[in-house]
Amino acid sequence: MAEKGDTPDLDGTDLRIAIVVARFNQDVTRRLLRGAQEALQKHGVEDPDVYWVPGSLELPVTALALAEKGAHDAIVCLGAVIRGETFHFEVVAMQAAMGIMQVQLDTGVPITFGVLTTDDAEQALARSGLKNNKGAEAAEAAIEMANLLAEIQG
Ligand code: INI
Repeated sequence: MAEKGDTPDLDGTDLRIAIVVARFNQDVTRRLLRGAQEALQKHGVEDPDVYWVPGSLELPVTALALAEKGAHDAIVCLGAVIRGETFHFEVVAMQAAMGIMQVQLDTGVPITFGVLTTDDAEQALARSGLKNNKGAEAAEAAIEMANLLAEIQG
C-alpha cells in the first residue's frame, strides 16, 4: 500500500473552506485571518467564507453549524486567548479546544485549531506575523486534512 500523508497534499483547488474567527482580541485575530486567507489563496482555495463570532468560546458551535450544513470540506477556527487579560484564561482556552475537537470527531469534518493561547499580547503578536503565523498554519492543516480524508473516504 502506498504511504499517505508523508508529504502534505496542499492542493486547495476545488476545496470549499470556511474560516470562523473570534472578534475578541481582534488586533491579533485580524492578523491570523490575513495569514489564513493568504495561505488559502496561495494553495488555490477560491473565496473562503469568513464568519466572525464574539469570542473563542463561540467558535465550536459555529463550526458545528457549518459542519452539519455540509457545504465545506474543512473549517479553520481562529482566536486569541491571552492569559494576562482574563482570570478564566484556562476555561476559555480549554473549552474552545475541547469544543472544536468534539465537533470535529462528532461530524468527521476536519476543523483546525488556529487559536493562540499565550501569556501576553507580545507572544500573540509574534505568532500572528508575516513569517510565523498560526492562522496560515491552521489553513494549511485544513487543506491537508480535507485532501487526506477525501483520499481515505474514496
Ligand atoms: N475570548 C477570546 O477569544 N479570548 C480571550 O482572551 C477571552 N477572554 O480573555 O476572556 C475571551 N473571552 C470571551 C469568550 O470567548 C466569550 O466570547 C464570552 O464569554 C461570551 O460567551
